[in-house]
Amino acid sequence: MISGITFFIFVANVQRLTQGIVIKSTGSRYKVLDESGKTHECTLKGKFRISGIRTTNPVAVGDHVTVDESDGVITALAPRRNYIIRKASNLSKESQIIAANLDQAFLMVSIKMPATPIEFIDRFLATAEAYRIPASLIINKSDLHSPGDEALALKMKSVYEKAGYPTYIISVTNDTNIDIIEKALKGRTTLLAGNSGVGKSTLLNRLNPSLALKTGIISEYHEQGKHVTTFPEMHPLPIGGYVIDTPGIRGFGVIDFDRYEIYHFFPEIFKASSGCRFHNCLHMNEPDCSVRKAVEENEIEPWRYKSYLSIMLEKNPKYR
Ligand SMILES: Nc1nc2c(ncn2[C@@H]2O[C@H](COP(=O)(O)OP(=O)(O)OP(=O)(O)O)[C@@H](O)[C@H]2O)c(=O)[nH]1
Ligand SMILES: [Mg+2]
Ligand SMILES: [Zn+2]
Repeated sequence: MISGITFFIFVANVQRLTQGIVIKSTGSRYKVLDESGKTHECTLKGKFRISGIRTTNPVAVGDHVTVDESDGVITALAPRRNYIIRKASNLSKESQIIAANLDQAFLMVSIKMPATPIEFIDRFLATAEAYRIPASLIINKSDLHSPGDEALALKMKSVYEKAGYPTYIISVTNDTNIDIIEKALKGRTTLLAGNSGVGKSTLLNRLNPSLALKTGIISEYHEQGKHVTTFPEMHPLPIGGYVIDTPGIRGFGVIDFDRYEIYHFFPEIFKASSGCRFHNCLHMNEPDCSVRKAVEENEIEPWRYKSYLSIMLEKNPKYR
């Protein structure tokens, strides 16, 4: 009898470790998908610190972790390949890690219902450059395009592909080019971003019907002025790979750019800058600026230059 009790206690203390990936994080609780496809509701014990930044969530979606199955505690965090963060608030020194270990970022936009502002696109792409995460663009709702909209979509495709961003014109409703998107997502971990209503959840449901994500409602995260703490979720794809749905993507654009490096995050502007007379040229009013020359000669799309200026002036009001 006594030996029976001893045996029981021994078993209870045995760690059953398994490796997995964090697919959801809601502050103190984590959902971990293990290699066998089983999910675990987990908690954290002890300290997980990353040197250099203070974070509100030490473990994030996309993190590779070790879980003790016996009590659901995350016991180890694998080194991250990369991660994206946002400040918890403007005044805060603390940051929230949005996601880790990303292969690529896809920005979904639409020209109609709703119209995505061009500057929003350029800010997103510049931020992805800053994080060195390869970015692509999806222009959804092509079924709604007038001939003029379609011309704009094609123009955007040409401008962004020239700058190095693969661009797909699709319609989830009409099933146009979904197979190409599927191929681009296959086997990779992709951050999917985009303003509210462009069709992100609709696309994810099309790629994985078992997700049954809510669509068609403007999520509360997008209400102006609301500071909801949002936590992204990672969805496995049947064809292999993961897509991270990021509701609170407004925070994605708040990375602190240094004014002399902003143009590094516009690949075509960076390329042209090698011909500028001054090595510290900001491509504003300096003489012999090859970036401005390229804009005048239409080698650089004027709206891209305008977006660059806009970020530049926002970060440096004294130049206004
Ligand atoms: N015409 C048209 N409508 C679409 C298409 N894709 C999605 N929609 C519609 O657009 C609306 C918004 O779609 P959602 O998938 O909820 O948009 P979302 O990007 O997830 O929006 P949030 O969750 O608020 O960020 C829904 O009514 C969809 O049916 C498309 O290709 N064409
Ligand atoms: Mg959605
Ligand atoms: Zn210049």
